[in-house]
Amino acid sequence: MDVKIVATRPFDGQRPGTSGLRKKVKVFQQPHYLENFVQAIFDTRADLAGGVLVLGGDGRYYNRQAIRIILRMAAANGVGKALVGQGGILSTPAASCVIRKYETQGGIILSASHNPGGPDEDFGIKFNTPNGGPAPEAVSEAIYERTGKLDSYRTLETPDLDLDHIGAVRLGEMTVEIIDPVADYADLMESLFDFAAIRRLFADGTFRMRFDAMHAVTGPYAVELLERRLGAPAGTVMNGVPLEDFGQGHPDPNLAHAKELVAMTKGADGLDFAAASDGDGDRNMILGRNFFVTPSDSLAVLAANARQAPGYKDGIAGIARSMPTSQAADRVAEALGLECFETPTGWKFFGNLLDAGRITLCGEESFGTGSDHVREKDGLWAVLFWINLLAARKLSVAELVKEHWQRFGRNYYTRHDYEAVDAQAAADLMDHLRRLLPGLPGTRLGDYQVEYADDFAYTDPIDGSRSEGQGVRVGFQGGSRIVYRLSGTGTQGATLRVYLEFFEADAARHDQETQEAMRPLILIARELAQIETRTGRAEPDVIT
Ligand code: G16
Repeated sequence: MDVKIVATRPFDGQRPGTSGLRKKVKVFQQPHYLENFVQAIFDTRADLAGGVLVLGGDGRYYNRQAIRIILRMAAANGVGKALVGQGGILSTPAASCVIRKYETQGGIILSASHNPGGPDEDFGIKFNTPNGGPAPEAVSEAIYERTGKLDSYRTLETPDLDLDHIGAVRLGEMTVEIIDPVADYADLMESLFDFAAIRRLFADGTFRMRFDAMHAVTGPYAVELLERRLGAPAGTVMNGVPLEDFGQGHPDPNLAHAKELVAMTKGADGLDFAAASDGDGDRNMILGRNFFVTPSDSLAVLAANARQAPGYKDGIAGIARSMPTSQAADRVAEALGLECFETPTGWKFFGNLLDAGRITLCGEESFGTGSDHVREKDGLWAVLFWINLLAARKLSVAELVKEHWQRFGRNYYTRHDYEAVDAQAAADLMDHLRRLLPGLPGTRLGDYQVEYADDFAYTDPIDGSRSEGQGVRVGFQGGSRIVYRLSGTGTQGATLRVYLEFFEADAARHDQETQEAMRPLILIARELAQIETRTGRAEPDVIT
């Protein structure tokens, strides 16, 4: 095997964000750009030499080329074996499943998640550790530091590998095993949920649902699980063929981007259940007839009803949510006597708690829900969990959530995003808020009395690592909150996220329209941060 040493020099800005390195495709296509980041992974993860690496992505534009580049580099860096999803495909949760199941030394996942795909759109790469989870900050930081010092990388000169046929081939001295990307994951799902009950629900013929794969990675997974293993009618999965540009759509399962699906749930004849997942299959959106379940409520409802699913029949250990996620799950944890953790945004912060057995379920407002079955959030898992609940409880989605609110109270919740804002203006706005913090507690803003105001910091209870500057929180008496953060996943300017929440115990007031009910808090949030003056934006670009 002739290893080729290619001279290179560092690129600026290869520090991973909330979830790996995400940039425009054109940035990744610059000579040596992807290679540098990959070499930095091999240089900092010594056990990959002679070990097993999992490799796959969401199938977006540049996925195949990147897989081939990484395979050559893996072989040149002495990796023993690469497990690669057929066609270069692995959803993020499926990659996590495979990394864990075969006790590998980690995986490289290629995805920019819900960001659009295509030659002028986004691409991404992230490294997951042997527990199957996204690299913790210390690992990402070590990789980033290494990117700043590289002067060469290792590769091979070989013809392109066939990625489409299952089986093992050699690449230099490395074995490349092309695996079925769906089977291991589908088996895991079958071990967690009551497939017999779900099959009966579909066989009954009255339950009408659609799953929107948004032309992203979950199409083949959803067809296998819903239509083949569970007997849902053909056509239950819509937009099920993964496309490199996601059919020019925005594969982000929310009310703004899954319009076609949302419309199918409207009216007296609307679907009973509808769900969607994102580019790489880790996010989910849950809908009932004329009903949207917020991701924060979804986590709380799953936690309260977890015992209905065979995989969680003995109950759950504890719950964690990211800081901006509503406090609905906290109320469930309190009622069930469970530990509850508030972590910074980013799935990587759940890893230690899951590994230590302190939590079983976790979730984020950004349409992410998951459990200890893998170490990533998991879109189809959430969908199956919901269908399992509907089959077991024999209630509609709306009935199930309203029953939940009646028991625990309702945390009204919304997120307002201001996208592609001037980066300096956004940074200044956050500085302005930080300056206000010390003076806020005890003051009144409209009808709300400020109880606390801080810049969120987190000390991991397992390894003691500290993460600061994770978002500005303004908490009011009675549990209402405003949270401000800058997104760590965008590729253009800055995205300001404003998260708003208020708690309503009285069931007679649980049917208000969210934006209307939250209007006073929304106005306070805009004024406090001087959003319009500082960003020039009178209204958010996306409301979820
Ligand atoms: C990633 C992270 C999530 C995070 C989300 C939004 O999700 O894995 O933990 O909540 O980004 O992050 P931000 O608010 O910084 O944009 P995904 O689905 O994009 O990988």
